Amino acid sequence: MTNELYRQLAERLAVAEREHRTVTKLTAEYPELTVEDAYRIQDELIAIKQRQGHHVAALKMGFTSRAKMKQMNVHEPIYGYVLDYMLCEDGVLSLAELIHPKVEAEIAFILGQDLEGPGITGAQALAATEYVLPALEIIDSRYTHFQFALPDVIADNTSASRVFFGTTLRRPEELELDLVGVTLSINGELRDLGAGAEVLCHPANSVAMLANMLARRGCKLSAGQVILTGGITGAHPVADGDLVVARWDGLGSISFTVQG
Ligand code: OOG
Ligand code: MG
Repeated sequence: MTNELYRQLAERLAVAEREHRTVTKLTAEYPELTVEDAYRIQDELIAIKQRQGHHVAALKMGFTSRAKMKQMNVHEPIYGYVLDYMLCEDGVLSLAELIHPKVEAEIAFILGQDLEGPGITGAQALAATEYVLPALEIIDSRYTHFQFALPDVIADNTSASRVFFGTTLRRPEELELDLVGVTLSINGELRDLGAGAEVLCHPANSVAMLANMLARRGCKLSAGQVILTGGITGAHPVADGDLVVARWDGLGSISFTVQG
């Protein structure tokens, strides 16, 4: 694969997002696409967004829980980027710019110190963390029928689309994050639930894994960075008029309404 092809495939995915329509998964056309190729395409996709004036607001891990791996039939954690335009603040999810969004409940970390792999442990990641807070991620694959193989979803910036952060920030030592429970309801009906331990036994392990994955590409995590550790629950489709409410033990709640 050439740099030019990486750029072309990134452009294809950027256009799909911008025009909110799906494209055929890349592995249908390029069955030999590797995970390494996929991160190169993801890099190009982020560069396109940066050239448009956007900046990275957070990093995200994906497929860190059994719930997510089982649901999407992908069994290896991946990472991607949350851009500034993806942040939702007013309790409303607008469907106008989205394709087939799904919501999942997560725990996010804010680092107080740099974290540079390799060899970072969950305990080290936790010690480098200043705050934890709840997050609802909206994922919206740019692929037809939300179906993809591992390289496809990496290239598509891990389906990143929108994020609602909660307003309750806690010091990590105030909570047993593996035991923090979360419920996810849509229109008053319980859709899913789980505990922090779903994410690699403890969500701090997801931060450590991210630091170690970045180290392979010569990058590190920096103080102040926000990291989504991956869906605790499965991802659930949302539709016009839905009221989505998630509640975390000790971390408050997040709710939003969905508008067409
Ligand atoms: C990929 C995104 C995975 C998570 O938290 O596991 C993810 C997808 O499921 O389409 O964000
Ligand atoms: Mg997620």
